Amino acid sequence: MASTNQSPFYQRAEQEFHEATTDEERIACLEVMMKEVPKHKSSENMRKNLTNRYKKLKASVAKQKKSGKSSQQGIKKADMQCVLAGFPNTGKSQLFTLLTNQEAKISPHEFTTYKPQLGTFKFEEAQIQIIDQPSFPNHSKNLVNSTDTILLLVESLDQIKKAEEFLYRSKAKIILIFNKSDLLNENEKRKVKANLKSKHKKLDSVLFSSINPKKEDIEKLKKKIFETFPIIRVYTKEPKKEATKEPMIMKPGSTLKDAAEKILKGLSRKIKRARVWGPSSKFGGQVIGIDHKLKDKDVVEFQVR
Ligand SMILES: Nc1nc2c(ncn2[C@@H]2O[C@H](COP(=O)(O)OP(=O)(O)OP(=O)(O)O)[C@@H](O)[C@H]2O)c(=O)[nH]1
Ligand SMILES: [Mg+2]
Repeated sequence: MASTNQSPFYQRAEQEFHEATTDEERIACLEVMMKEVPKHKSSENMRKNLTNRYKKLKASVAKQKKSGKSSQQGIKKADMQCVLAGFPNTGKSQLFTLLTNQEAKISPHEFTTYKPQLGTFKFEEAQIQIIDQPSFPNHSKNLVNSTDTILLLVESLDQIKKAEEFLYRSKAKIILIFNKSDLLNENEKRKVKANLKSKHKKLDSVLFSSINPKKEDIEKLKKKIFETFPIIRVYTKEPKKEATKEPMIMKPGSTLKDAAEKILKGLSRKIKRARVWGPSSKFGGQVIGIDHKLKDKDVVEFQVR
């Protein structure tokens, strides 16, 4: 498929398509490609080709879901990733389902989850990857040691100290989620809160319940998770077009060059002109050079050769 004269967004999606390790990722890439491919007659074959591939993948994913098999093999780490961890039955899979709307095996028996499961949820249009996994001590050491953020679920105070032996090697930020708070009366809740404040004041903690949670409590939790990631959000646009709804996730201090290279390797050399709106601009539409430092919520417009 000739794609050299496609938009940078198309090319990036195509690149990601080839690097993808799951069908879900491939579908997401194809969606972008189908949106970006020109609508004129000359690209009709290309559009058909994309649509066919899309339909086949969709059907194959539906079939895998039905048979209970997951296409998940290796997990490719996303820009923002968090991992659920904790002792058996603390409600990890239930919370996973609540955040992602994806099915997971949930039961009152221990070790129901026997292998990692990948999902995503959105916070203000930004994708956050979340991974459910087996309980301590059957958890994945690799995930715990390599992720950015751990959501440590407990259902009793003594589990906090006991969890340390499984987490001490990890550099991840930890959010302590004291789950099943619906089983506590007001007095017990107060005691738990007081204990968290005095004995675990260094831990970012929250009382939570996955049974009939309020919408705002779910949103608060998502925000808390989002805020653990040291990132900035950059929206990109092409001239005369709207900015992308979904931001690019970049490290703080990233430059225009970094952003262009993230869209597509080599793109920074092809930029003819770039403008920026938002926190890093002196005024809206400021023309910027390749070394311009971007800030959270900037909108960048590229014109490429
Ligand atoms: N009351 C109450 N029950 C909950 C809550 N969250 C989960 N549960 C229940 O606790 C049990 C265990 O939930 P899971 O999500 O399977 O727990 P897990 O941590 O994934 O456990 P394993 O994967 O089996 O190790 C299930 O019966 C859930 O319905 C909660 O907030 N309140
Ligand atoms: Mg589970």
